[in-house]
Amino acid sequence: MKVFITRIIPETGLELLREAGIQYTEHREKRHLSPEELIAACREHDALLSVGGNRIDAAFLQACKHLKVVSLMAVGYDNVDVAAATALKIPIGNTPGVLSNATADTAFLLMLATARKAFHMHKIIARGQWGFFEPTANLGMELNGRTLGVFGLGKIGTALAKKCRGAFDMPVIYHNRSRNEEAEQLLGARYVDFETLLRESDVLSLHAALTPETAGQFNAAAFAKMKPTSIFINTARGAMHNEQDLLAALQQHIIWGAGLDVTNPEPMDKNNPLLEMPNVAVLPHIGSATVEARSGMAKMAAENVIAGLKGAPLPYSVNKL
Ligand code: 8YV
Repeated sequence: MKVFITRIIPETGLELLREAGIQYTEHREKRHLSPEELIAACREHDALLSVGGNRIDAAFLQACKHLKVVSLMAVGYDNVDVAAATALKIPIGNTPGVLSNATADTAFLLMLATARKAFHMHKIIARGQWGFFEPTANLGMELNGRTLGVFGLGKIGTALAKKCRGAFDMPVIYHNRSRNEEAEQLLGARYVDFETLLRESDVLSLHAALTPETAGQFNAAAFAKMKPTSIFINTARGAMHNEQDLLAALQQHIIWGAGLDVTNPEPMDKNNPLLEMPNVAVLPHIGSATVEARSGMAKMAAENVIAGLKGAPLPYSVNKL
């Protein structure tokens, strides 16, 4: 049995595959595979371990219906046509939970970096532009007691809310498709409708899945309802905010700042004006980029491959077959 792996992954995953007697091919070049290349590679293998946003769409699945499992080394599966996979009886696995803390840390980092214009200040020093100490310059804002609004209070949103309550005593409001009563009890979080979330959040952080409903949901109309002192944080998926509208909202002081770990497209163009704004912090999709999270993800992804190749139910499964 052979699995094709679309990137170099941590040893924790490879070790498990070797122990299970599964052969693997890693795509080691630092470039995306074209859809045709991915299909050609999968035709030579029995399973796919997919890292990054390869489109696992109906055409791919149809061309590769021999695959015994598609195991994502990611929690998000917006790149997969799950209905098509289910119809073809192809199990899809993902890696939830193990990256929640790391991703929440990234949101927390962006929140604080944005509030204190930290990335911009770093650039000023590196360019030799820091002249002397000015009591009225470089002023940011304090987060103590400000309201955290979470769009999608699941595992990652809850981890962020805990950090914000502990560090800055921030009250938490949230908007979800369904209520999260456990988090309400744990954090005193208050469920609000979408409009109220926009209106009352001082820091608004996205932790929902990218779906047809959430794509572009954070647009000019949404930013217009937010506070002029508010900070927008996205560590979920870049396609959930409209980048032109976000830029305009920042330029026109409709909102105060933004911290982005995800952009649309990735990588963000180096000439993007957002990169030159003092109240903006941008990172290259490093939400889950810790040793702990990535080794955990590789392990879970390998466990899904091993189960799928045996024809057993996946331990971390996206679709019910
Ligand atoms: C992954 C992510 O590293 O898990 C997710 O959904 O966005 C990241 O943690 C990335 O998608 C690569 O697969």
